[in-house]
Amino acid sequence: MVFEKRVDKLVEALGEVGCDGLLVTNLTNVYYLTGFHGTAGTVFVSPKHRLFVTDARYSLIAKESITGFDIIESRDAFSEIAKRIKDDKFETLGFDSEVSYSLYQTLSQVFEGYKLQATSNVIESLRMVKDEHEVAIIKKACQISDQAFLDVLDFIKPNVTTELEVANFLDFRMRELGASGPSFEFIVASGERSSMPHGVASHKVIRDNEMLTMDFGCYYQHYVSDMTRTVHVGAASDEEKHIYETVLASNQALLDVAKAGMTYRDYDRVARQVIDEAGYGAYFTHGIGHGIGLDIHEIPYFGKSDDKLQAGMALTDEPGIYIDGKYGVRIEDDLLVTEEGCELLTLAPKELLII
Ligand SMILES: [Mn+2]
Repeated sequence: MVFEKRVDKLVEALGEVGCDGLLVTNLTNVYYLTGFHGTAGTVFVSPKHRLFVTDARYSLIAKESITGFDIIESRDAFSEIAKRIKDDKFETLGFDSEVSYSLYQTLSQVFEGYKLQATSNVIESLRMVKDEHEVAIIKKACQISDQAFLDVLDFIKPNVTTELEVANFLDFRMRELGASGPSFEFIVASGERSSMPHGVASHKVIRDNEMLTMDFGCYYQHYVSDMTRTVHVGAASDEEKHIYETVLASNQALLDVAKAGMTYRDYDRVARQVIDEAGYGAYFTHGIGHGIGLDIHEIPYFGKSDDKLQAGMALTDEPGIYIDGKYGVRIEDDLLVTEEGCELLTLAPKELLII
């Protein structure tokens, strides 16, 4: 039912983008529409057809698990689709603008005579607003990350544990708690390395009197969590405390006001303003956040857009300050936008923890 509703919405959306039918080759989008998660699957959707093509390895599971689609077993998905739509008085065929050039050449040959139209974000726009089923799964993914964070605090032994050991612990612990894997390559950055917003875990030993940033998350039932906590090993200096409190105030300022109807521009501005006013604006060098869902980074992104938040969006709120060659702080939460405000999904503590 969940999947059929999504396909109904997609058919409605096709008219808006001027396509008679849409070819779906991105496997994440294929999953979103069908629940199929193998490595070979092509979908075609039009008002008249709902076709799913996969090869012999997957056809049985597809027949058993996918409803609302004609299931076709073939290794030549495009030709099978072309055969079935040839009498449909069909002009414009949409495809994902991110396909490779060689795939585009194949499409041009197989669908000769059609107007091929590159589309972007048609299904992604549907994916932006999560249904109840998705929200429940994302919440669980966040709970798993929260617990792993609490557990890793006991695992870290200053002057002994390396960043990679921390990353491995987080990965393993989240799998123990039900995750199917990490949602991206974790950032575990200590000391000077924490001034690199994307310092992936290295062999460096975590030492006394260092900042330690951990940006991690998991896949749970195909959906991600994405959170960051920065802790301090040993006593923090006054500057370190000040920077930490500034980032925390920025993160909280956004949580206080985020709600449906807020513009993307304001979503960024509210958090950035706190850091600007503290004099660290030049050290907050990335966007305030992004959508999460089936992908770790998905629309919306927040720049100078007047588009508005919608209830059901799952977003990150991740301000940071990075002082080159010294240290950095980032705090990242996941939140669910509601009509009245937002619901915090990552509940791990955020006061400056000294370990
Ligand atoms: Mn993130």
